[in-house]
Amino acid sequence: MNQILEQISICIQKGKVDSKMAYPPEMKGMPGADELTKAALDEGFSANDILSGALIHGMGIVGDLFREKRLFVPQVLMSAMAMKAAMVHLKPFFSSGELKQKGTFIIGTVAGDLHDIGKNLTAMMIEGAGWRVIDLGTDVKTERFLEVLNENGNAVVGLSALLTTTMEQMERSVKAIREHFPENRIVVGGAPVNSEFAKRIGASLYAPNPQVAVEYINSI
Ligand code: B12
Repeated sequence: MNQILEQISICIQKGKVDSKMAYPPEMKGMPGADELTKAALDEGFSANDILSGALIHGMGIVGDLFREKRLFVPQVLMSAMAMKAAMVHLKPFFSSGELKQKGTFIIGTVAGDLHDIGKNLTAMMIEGAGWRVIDLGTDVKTERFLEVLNENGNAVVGLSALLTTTMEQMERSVKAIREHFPENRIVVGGAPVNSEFAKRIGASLYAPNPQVAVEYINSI
């Protein structure tokens, strides 16, 4: 891999946002994802080289380490910040159409549920894997999922629930989505959810962590 792309990938893996940020201590004072992405564009790397060769590469490693419990939530959140800093420089290439995303992933925490840490991690990992993410936030009513699906025909939908009580709401939302959009894939997650439940309510997949969801949607 080219040196600057490798450096960006390492910044994503380590959560190094920019030179001003003291985290991680061993990279203090060094350029971060922000400066290096800008430098890579100035050197003539295409937005696509940077996205797939550095950002998706780095986030893939973060996802694997998180799944293997060798990285923890705070470290993944730092990686997310580094990725966001890099993405600022790539955003214009998405709007111009030069950079293509793999598809659209609509995500939300179901109605009645305000937990969003796991949902945010999932959204960020999926964005880091090269997907356009529409994050509907928390307490998302079934109608809202349907409305946004209507505007984004082929989208994959992800629902999160952290409460045993809101699992019932997840069931209602999944059944309504199945009824109106039988072809669309639905991925569910959250601590109380499991494969049996996912199967029973008609979801396409239960993902215990974001990486499982990334591998699944990339394989579609
Ligand atoms: C933080 C927290 C809160 C915070 C939420 C802050 C926030 N912005 O999210 C606050 C304080 C607001 C809160 C409130 C409540 N909470 Co709370 N909360 C937690 C806590 C401690 C951590 C949850 C968390 O973020 N985990 C870390 C993330 C990374 O894990 P995760 O969400 O499971 O996500 C991972 C996977 O599940 C997966 N994933 C998650 N979603 C999705 C979606 C998709 C599509 C995919 C692919 C994957 C995926 O990916 C993530 C990364 O691997 C848990 C206890 C625990 N240890 O889990 C209780 C817990 C979930 N809360 C609980 C309760 C009861 C409540 C309250 C009802 C308390 C009260 N009496 O007011 C309220 C409910 C408010 C509401 N209406 O939602 C209970 C639920 C019990 C139950 N079985 O129903 C728990 C289990 C605590 C307990 N042991 O009693 N809570």
